[in-house]
Amino acid sequence: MGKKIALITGISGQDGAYLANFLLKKNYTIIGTDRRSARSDNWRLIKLNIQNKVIIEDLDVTEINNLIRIFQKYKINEVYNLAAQSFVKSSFENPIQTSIVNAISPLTFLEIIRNQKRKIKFYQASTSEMFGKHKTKKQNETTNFYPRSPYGTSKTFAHYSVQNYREAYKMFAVSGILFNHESPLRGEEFITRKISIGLTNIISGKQNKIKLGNIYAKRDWGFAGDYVEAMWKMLQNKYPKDYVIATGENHSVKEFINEATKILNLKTRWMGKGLQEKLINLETKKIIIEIDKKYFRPTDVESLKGDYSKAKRELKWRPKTNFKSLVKMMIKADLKEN
Ligand code: NAP
Ligand code: G4F
Repeated sequence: MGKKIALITGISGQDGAYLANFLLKKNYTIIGTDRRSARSDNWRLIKLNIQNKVIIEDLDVTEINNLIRIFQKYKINEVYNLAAQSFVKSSFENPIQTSIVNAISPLTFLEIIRNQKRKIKFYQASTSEMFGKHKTKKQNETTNFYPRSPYGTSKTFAHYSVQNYREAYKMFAVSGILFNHESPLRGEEFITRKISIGLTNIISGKQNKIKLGNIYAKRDWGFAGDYVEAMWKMLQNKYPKDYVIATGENHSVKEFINEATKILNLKTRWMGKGLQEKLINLETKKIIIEIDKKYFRPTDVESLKGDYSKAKRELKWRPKTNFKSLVKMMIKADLKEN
């Protein structure tokens, strides 16, 4: 049998880059889609030194004809649908565009694959955001969904579409319900990277302070490099099934900041409450973190903690990187850039 061909949508994103790197080591041919392939700064692929090892196709996942064409051009075995408007805050400002990309495009993929003569496996990037305002200590595959943003509702639509196509047409289509996963390749708009870049910039004098929103939100943060392995394992599984992928631990944004300042040996103290809460650098006496209303969301997800026992049992998957190692990895990488 020849090399397997994997199509990765959103290869220019954090997960797309790590997944491409992982699949190359498994000897796959990688077709990556990028809606702006002319750009020369596909920085994540460059960082992983794989920019010349993947085939890039210019493709916006909302362009149906282009999607059809890609299946005519390549004999694709596995599709990893990672392309999305993935920033929750921005989904409140652009709910319709978010839903077209995150909900309608996965449905379009399912329709196209259903009409192919060859069997093609499909992975959908589902999210813990679908659990939203849950009432559980830990969330697993049986926890009810209660999305709290247009991002969450769009991903829930896609999740149920995958389930429906699997049952109705016996397709090998699965969703990975991934909890937050971060890395030095994380976008700068997400909280962990905003903190790691912000603090290292403050140390090198490039930035004075960081402005944040809800620092009491809790997330189950893992390392993206560990999570892409789970995506692949789901498509190698005997039966198509959905899995929760998480670490089983959670921490608040404030705890992430405290861990980061500890690694950086910054002597700091929190003062004030609510919108007046601030983090002071005790050596310079300057405010380095303050709260700004602008960064709060109309509705937020207060706490997420995943139960990944089904993935552990059936896929033999487990996270390899803990919270402290993740914060250290991100801080060290940003210190190196500064
Ligand atoms: P990311 O870094 O934001 O990457 C998203 C990718 O989607 C980017 O390459 C982006 O391209 C592309 N994209 C957006 N709109 C597109 C369109 N209309 N056509 C084609 N490509 C488009 O996100 P990520 O962290 O890697 O996450 C990957 C997937 O997992 C996403 O679906 C996300 O919703 C989901 N997810 C992520 C997490 C997490 O914690 N990271 C957790 C659960 C689920 P541009 O560079 O052109 O914008
Ligand atoms: O880093 P965040 O923007 O990630 P969020 O909203 O949890 O979404 C990420 O994880 C999801 C999985 O659960 C993915 F599906 C999604 O695509 C994305 O990757 O925010 C984390 C928390 C939120 O509660 C937010 O309100 O941090 C809080 N926060 C407080 N201040 C902030 C800020 N978030 C950002 N981005 N920027 C702030 O200034």
